[in-house]
Parts: sequence; C-alpha cells; structure tokens
Amino acid sequence: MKYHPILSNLYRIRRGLTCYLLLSAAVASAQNQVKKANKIWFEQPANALAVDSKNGWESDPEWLKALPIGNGSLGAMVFGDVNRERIQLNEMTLWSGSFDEGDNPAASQSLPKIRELLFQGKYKEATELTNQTQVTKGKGSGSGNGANVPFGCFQTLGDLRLDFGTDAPYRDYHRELDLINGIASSSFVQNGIRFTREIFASHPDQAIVIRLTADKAAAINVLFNLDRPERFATEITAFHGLRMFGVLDNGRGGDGMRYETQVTPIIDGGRISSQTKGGVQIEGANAVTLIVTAKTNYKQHYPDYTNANYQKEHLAIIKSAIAKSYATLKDRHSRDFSSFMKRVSFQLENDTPNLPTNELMANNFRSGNEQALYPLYFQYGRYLLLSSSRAGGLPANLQGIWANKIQTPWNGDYHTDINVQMNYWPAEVANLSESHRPLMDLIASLVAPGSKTAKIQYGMQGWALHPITNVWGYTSPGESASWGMHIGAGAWIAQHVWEHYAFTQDKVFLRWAYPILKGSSAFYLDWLTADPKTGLLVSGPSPSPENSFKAPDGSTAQISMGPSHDQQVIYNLFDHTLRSAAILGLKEDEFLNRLQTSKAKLARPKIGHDGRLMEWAEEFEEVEPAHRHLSHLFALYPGNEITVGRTPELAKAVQQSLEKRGDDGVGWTYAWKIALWARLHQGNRALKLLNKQLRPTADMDTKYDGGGGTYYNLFDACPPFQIDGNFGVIAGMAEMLLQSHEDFIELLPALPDSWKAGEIKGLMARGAIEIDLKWANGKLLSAGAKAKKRQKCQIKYAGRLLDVELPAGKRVEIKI
Ligand code: FUC
Repeated sequence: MKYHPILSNLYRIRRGLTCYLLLSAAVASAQNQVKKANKIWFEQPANALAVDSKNGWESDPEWLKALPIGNGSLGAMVFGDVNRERIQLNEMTLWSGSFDEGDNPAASQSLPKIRELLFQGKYKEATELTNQTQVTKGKGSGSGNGANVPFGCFQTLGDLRLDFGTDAPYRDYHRELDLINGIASSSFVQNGIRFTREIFASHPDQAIVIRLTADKAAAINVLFNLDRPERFATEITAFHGLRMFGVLDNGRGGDGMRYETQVTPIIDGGRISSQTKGGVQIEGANAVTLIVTAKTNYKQHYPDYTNANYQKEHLAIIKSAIAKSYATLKDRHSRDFSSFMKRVSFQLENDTPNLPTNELMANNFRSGNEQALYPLYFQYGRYLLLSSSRAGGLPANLQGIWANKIQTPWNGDYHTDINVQMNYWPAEVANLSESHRPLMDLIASLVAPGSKTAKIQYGMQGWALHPITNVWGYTSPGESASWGMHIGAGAWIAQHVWEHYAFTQDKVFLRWAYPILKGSSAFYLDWLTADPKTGLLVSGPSPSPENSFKAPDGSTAQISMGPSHDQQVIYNLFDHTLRSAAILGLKEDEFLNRLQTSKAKLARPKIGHDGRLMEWAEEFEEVEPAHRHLSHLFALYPGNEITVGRTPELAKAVQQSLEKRGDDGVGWTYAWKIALWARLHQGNRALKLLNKQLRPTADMDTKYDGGGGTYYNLFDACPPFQIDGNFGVIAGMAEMLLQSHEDFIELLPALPDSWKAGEIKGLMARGAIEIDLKWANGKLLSAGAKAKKRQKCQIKYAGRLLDVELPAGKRVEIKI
C-alpha cells in the first residue's frame, strides 16, 4: 500500500509510538510484577460505613474485606475507605473476666466409680455422674459466650475513625498490603489531588503509625475520633490527641481489666482547628502522622494478673514514638518486619498477569490451578503469624489478634483441643521460630494454675489442662462432659515444647522448658489407669475431641476410657520427656524409670475390622462418620509415630479413616487434611483440599460441618472467621514440599502434578537446617541445606537416601 509521504511519516511515527508504548508497557508490567509479588491488593475499598462494630459480627461483612496489620501486641483492620476511614483496633491482652476458681474438689471421689462404669459399658450412667461431679463448678466458658462471666472474652479495643469531610468522587483507587514490609496503604485521586495513606504496626516502637499525604500542599483535612461499643470514655491529651479509656467486666459484676488507647497527631503544616473529646480536627496540613498506642493493666502472671505500672509504661512508649520522624519509624519497622518475612521466598511457575487478589481467588475457583495464588497465600499465613505473635506477647488466639466485637465467637480464646496447636503448626517449618515463643510462655504460665487443677480436681501431681484456656490461667474442665473433659490437652500442647527444641536445637530453651514436660508427664503418670481387660494403661474419662458415638448401652456418648487421641498424645509426651532428659544428661531416677515403664504399657493405636484406625478403644458406631475433628489421626500429623515408611499398616489405616471422613469439614479440618494427605505422600489429594479451602466465601454463620472457604481478605472461614485455618493450611503446604519428622529430611514428598516448576527457599527442617529447593517438570533441579550446627544427616528424594555432612552456618549443595 502506498501512502502520501506525510501520511507515511505519520504512519511510521505511529508505529514507532506503538512499539514504544508496547515496550514500555512490557517494562512497566515487569516492574509491576516485582512490585506486586507478595502483595494482597484490591481496586475497591472496604466500606467503612456499612456498619459499625456496635451491630455485631453478623452485620459486619465489610470487616472481612479490610486488611489486617499487627505487631503481636496491637492489631488493626484497615478498611482503606476514602472519605470516612475506619481503623478497627485490637490490643492482644484486652480481655474481660478474671481468674476463676473453677476446679471441683468433690471430683476425685467419684473418679474411680466413673471409670468402673465405663469399663462395664455403662456409658449413660458414667456420663451423668461425670456431669454431676467432674465438670467445672464455675461457669466455664459461658457456653462460648463468656464476655460477662469470669472466663471472659477477647474484645475489640474500638474504632479509630477518620472523617475527611468530603463526599467528592474519586478515581484511580488502589489499596494493598505489602506482606514483606508489613505496610497497608491506599491511594486515589480526588479533586485532582493524589492522596496516599500508609499504616503499619511497629514492633520496635510499639505503635500503630498512620501517615496521610497528598501531592499538593495544604490539602489534608481530617477529623479523627475514637469509640468503642461499650465501656469507654474519651478525653483530650497533653499531646493534642485523644485518649480513650475504660474498665471491662470481671465476670462477677465488678471491675476487671483497665485499658487505655491514645492517638497522637503530628502535623506538617496546617493546624489543629478544634479539639474536643469528641474529635480532633486538622486543617490544611501537607502531611499528618497519627501515632496510635494502647496498654492494659494485664500481666501474664498467676495468681495476680495486674500490672499497676501500665500507664507509666504507656507514656514512655508515646514519648519515644513521637520523638521520631515518620521516615525513622517506617524504616525501623520495615527493617524489623522484613527481616522475618524475607527468610522464606516461594514461587511457582506463574504465567498469569498480575491480578487483584479477589481475581486470583476467582481464577483459582474456576481452574483449581492459579499458580500465583498459592505462594501468596503461603506468605500471607506467615505474615499473619508474625503480626499476631511476637516474643514477649500472648499467643495468637482463635482470631489471631483481630476481633471486632465485644462477644468474639467462642470468646476468641485458646482452644486446646486443636485450634491453638494448629495456630503454631507452621511456626518452625515456615522459619518464624521466634513467633512460637508466646505459646511457650502461655504453656509455662499454665503450670501453676494447672497444678492447682490437678491437685484439687483429681488429687494428682503435675499440671493438667482441659480443652479451653484464656489469659486468666483457666485449666479446669469445661462445663459439659461431652467436650469439657478433654484431658489430652496438656500432652498435646506440650508437643510444641519439643518441636521448638527439635527445630532450633536450643538446649538453653530445653533446660528452661523441661519442667513443663516433666510436670505434664507427672500428671499423666497419676492419671493413667490399667484397663481391667488388657492390663494396659489408658486415659479416661475423656472424649475424642468433640466427637460422639453410640455406646453399647444404647446412649449417645462422648466420654470413654482410652480414646486413641489421648493414648497417642500421652505416648508422644512421654517419649519427648524421656528424650529431653537424655539430651540434658539427667540421671535416671524413679520418675524417669516410671515414665519408661508406663510408656511401654500404654495402649497403642489399633486397626478396626473395616481397616480404619480406631478412634476409641472399642469399635463404636459413629454418630457423625464425617465428623470435623481428626483427633485419632494425631499420630500421623502433627505427631510422627505413624509414618508411611516405618508403620505402613497403620498409615494405610489412617488413609482408610481419612477416606471415610470425606473431603469436607470446617476451615481447620481442611487444613489438617492437607497435612495428613501430605504425610501420606499424596500431593494431588492435598492440593484438592487446598483448593476447596481456597474457594471464595462470604458466609459468616457458625458451621460445624459443610464449612470452610476463604474470605475476601484471605481470612479463613471456619465459619465464622477463625485464624487456625490460615495457619494450618500453610503448615500443610510446607509438608507437601518438605518433611523432617523421621530420621531424615525428605524433599518434595508430596508435590502435586500441577505444581510442575517452582522454587522455595528458607523452609526449616528439624535439626535447625534451612533448606532451599528448586524443581522443574515435577523433578528436583537443585537443593541446598544450611545447618546451624555441624552435623551428619540423611536427605531423601524420590526414594533415594543420601548421607550428608553439614558444616555449621554454610550452605551446602545437595547432590541427589
Ligand atoms: C472447636 C471446634 C469448632 C470451633 C471451636 C472454636 O470446638 O470443634 O469447630 O473451631 O473449636
């Protein structure tokens, strides 16, 4: 085709321009790719005005679109809304209730009778007597609604609201959560001005820091105030800010925990035009920094949980934070946060364009293979653990550190019959060992009240724990035999002490923690009783967590003698206590000898006639064959007594049980099933469950089955929101790529077919060994190992076992 010279020139210019545009688009997209990896991002705000926290959980769906930040002590949900922003606040220790004397001194008298009845098959009578004599004599958890009983409830600290005094339209909206640096931000153009907001929760400075900026001078006008659904007052502070304070219910109609939170503004240009206890108005600023701090008068110390110095400590935090520039605060925070997050990197072959997170979720729902989503979800789980669990603080509770209500579901407590343990399954393998420490401290803090429970309730030595605990050292049974008698909780939670050692090889820690293991073992040595039929030692009365069966006397029962779960966790504890004593070079004594003998006499897992691993000592008919709990499969995961290689028959029985349980459940059930299938080396099945859990949901109604799914902001839906699913899923993903629960480290033990190529760096194996892996076409390309201490170990891949010698602190290429 011929063009007029002018046209032809124009054509060339246009072609050049197109090429240039295409090229620059490609460069920009590559830059975006880098920029947006490890970021959760959306193109819409969460609606801060839809409801407020006064209206209760069910009516606050936008909260599940907000983005979480936290420093293990302070947490916040950031809506990213434009004209009226809501930042819902939490402080980790903020609990109603108080210490409760819930143990029952009359319990021990009836214990032998209950055991006799159970051994005789009289379940109905045994259950009645248990409910009369063994359960807590207090109000227990308040049936999961304990805000106004002594058990108490983890509660919202309230809302910080920012009113920008305009309803003008906006465009180019973007909000994101940078998982590596721990910064949430939003940005948009309004009235021709680009506004940017950043917010982070700093661990080094113990403050939430908010930064409001604009690309035009004097453009920021904002009114901020604080409120809470109940029990609060506000006042102006000496720092031109606001203070909100109050006292919670101690569960007996009196004063409980005291709290205060302060917002301190630092303005660049402009002025504070009015200041009342109802709000502080800033006008015409170039930039604004808001420093949000909070403290309660709580101290984790039995029997007096009060810290009288909390206000002084708070003031010191505020003074230190406001003395720093925004750049300094941000730099200190990013360096701290990213130093943990950067330990692990994870990519799968990813040819999908950069998409907002909700679109990645939708893609995965359609294809079951959105390769960009899995690593993002994995890093998000690490992000959530780091944000809700930092050394020196309390452990992540049922909702981590994020709760928007006065009555948080199940009190936002520490459920010790799966949930709090699951929270910490990824801690070591995902290279966040320091985040495991708050759990160690919680366990240590339960020794004193748990010893009281063991003594008063059962007349036994050591310390005992049942299926729930709180910040007030609750160790008594729950309020019903059906679930509240779960006595395996102590042994189960103590597994974490051993795992922390196994991964870190920290002997100083083990020496510190040994009394925890010894005290728990001492309790079970007294607690176990000989089964008159077999002579073997069994635990009971105790349920297999929350499950029911049809008893021989025709009743529907939960408690029995020797439920498999108890037997397994107690075996696990005895084994770890004995191993720890040997590592610490402790001399054999009466206690250790008794432990050795009792371990050998414990009733062990049995296979039923249908090939399944038995959940109870007898083959009872189940009430709910697909029940959400998988407690009797503990020995495969998170335990290691059953393995595919060492105990193939038992592993087959676990598989049979899993098949029968089906692929359904609530959020944390999916998580557990992913890990179990991974331990069975069935990566495709694990991925199937992962995809089921990643299906988008907005359902907030409490479910006991037929639940699961993932909310818009990637929080786990039990439902309702429960963070154990987030943590358990990533622990399961780690098991798909690396296992170290036997005497060797296994690489890519359960890689799904569709994860053809990828790379993960920084996962931890037991023995304090950091592993990196790269694979393509489903085959390992390269692997590296870096050990903390010089050691010999065995590494396995595709059935081959390699002996390797690792130097201390140096990466070694593994040729396998
Ligand atoms: C256990 C589970 C429930 C829920 C609750 C917090 O009771 O059985 O599904 O997760 O804990």
